[in-house]
Amino acid sequence: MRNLMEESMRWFGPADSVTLDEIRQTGATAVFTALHEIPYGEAWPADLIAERRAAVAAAGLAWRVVESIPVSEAIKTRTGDFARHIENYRLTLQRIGAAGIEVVVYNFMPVLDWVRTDLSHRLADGTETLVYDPKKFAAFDLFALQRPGAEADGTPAQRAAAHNYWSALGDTGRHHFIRQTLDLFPGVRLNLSLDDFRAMLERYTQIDATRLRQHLQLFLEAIVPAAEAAGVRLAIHPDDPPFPVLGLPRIVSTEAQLRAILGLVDSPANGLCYCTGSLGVRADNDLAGIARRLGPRIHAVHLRSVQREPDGVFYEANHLEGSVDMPAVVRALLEEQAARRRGQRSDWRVAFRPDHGHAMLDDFRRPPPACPGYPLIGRLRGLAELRGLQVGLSAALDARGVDTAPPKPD
Ligand code: DNO
Repeated sequence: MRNLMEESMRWFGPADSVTLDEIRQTGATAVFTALHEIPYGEAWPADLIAERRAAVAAAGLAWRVVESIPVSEAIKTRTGDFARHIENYRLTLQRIGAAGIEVVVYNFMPVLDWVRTDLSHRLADGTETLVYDPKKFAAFDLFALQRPGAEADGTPAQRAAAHNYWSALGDTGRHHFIRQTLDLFPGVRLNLSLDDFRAMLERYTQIDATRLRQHLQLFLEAIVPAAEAAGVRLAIHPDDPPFPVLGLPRIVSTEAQLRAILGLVDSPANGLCYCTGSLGVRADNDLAGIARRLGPRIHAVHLRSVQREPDGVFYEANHLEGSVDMPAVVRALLEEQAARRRGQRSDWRVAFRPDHGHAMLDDFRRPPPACPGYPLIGRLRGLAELRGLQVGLSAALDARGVDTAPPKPD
């Protein structure tokens, strides 16, 4: 089979309760990882990058994609130390490239990285999944943060539901819910208080979507040349969830917005992390179409499904179930891969990882994962299902001679 995408797993570094040796046993051949211990805004030392790369290689795996180099709030808001942070970002890209790593994932979500309201929601089959429930998040906004303007978001019915939820929680439940929401940053413990969080929101009072996009443009104009010189491709991760929250602007949620970002700096180094779980929350995102139309600029892939429920609720479904048409997505990616292999490098492969997984089986007996959504066995199931899907589809495409179609420009 010539046309298989490269199977990867996310690894949160030596502090991860999932080890590289365990990842190797899942059948993955590569990891997406990062130096989570380096504070946001600081440059990654070359020796630590080399050390991490060697540790991954010693386990028989490749470090193909950096996920992520976080973009500091200073850069997103263009305040404080932003110029130094951008210089550090350029330096880190140079060092990543010199270490032979080709892709860097980042996001441009103000304040938050991603949001869920339930981290261990039990499904009928006994597994546990992550859920986003707008009424619960509204409760955080209205009653924990007490954000000015929160009352203007949502409908009266949603506010009433938020109130009911909050009243029923009780003190311990509220404390737990607030902590969980403030701690949802992948691979780090920022130990934010509600006041820290309010101060972070405060920095965005003058920043709307247009201004945020300008900040992204200025950032890209500064770093894309460094990425090009280093042989690194940048991959912006979509907003999760893909709509504004807490009155903050969100600019990476739809196909039109993705296109706008690609147009900010027209270089193959300015690309996308195509995350079907994030984009799939919106029914108006045509996932397979996005992969086909923006394919040449997709540099990293997260495969995950979500089940969209009434009232804006969604939960993370099994990888081949839920609202995402995974066969259509994987087929589009395999076709894109075949086209790129004809167009440029014959060994080029899409780097994908199963994004998240349900907690199941021995996951309940293992130490908790480094980040909610990243248990070992659940992700192994996701990877194994996606492997079956891509092997089947790839065999069918090979049989139909997809590899002999004319090349697509990059
Ligand atoms: C969550 C992840 C995100 C992602 C970052 C990329 O599970 O998909 O946290 O890694 O947003 O910068």
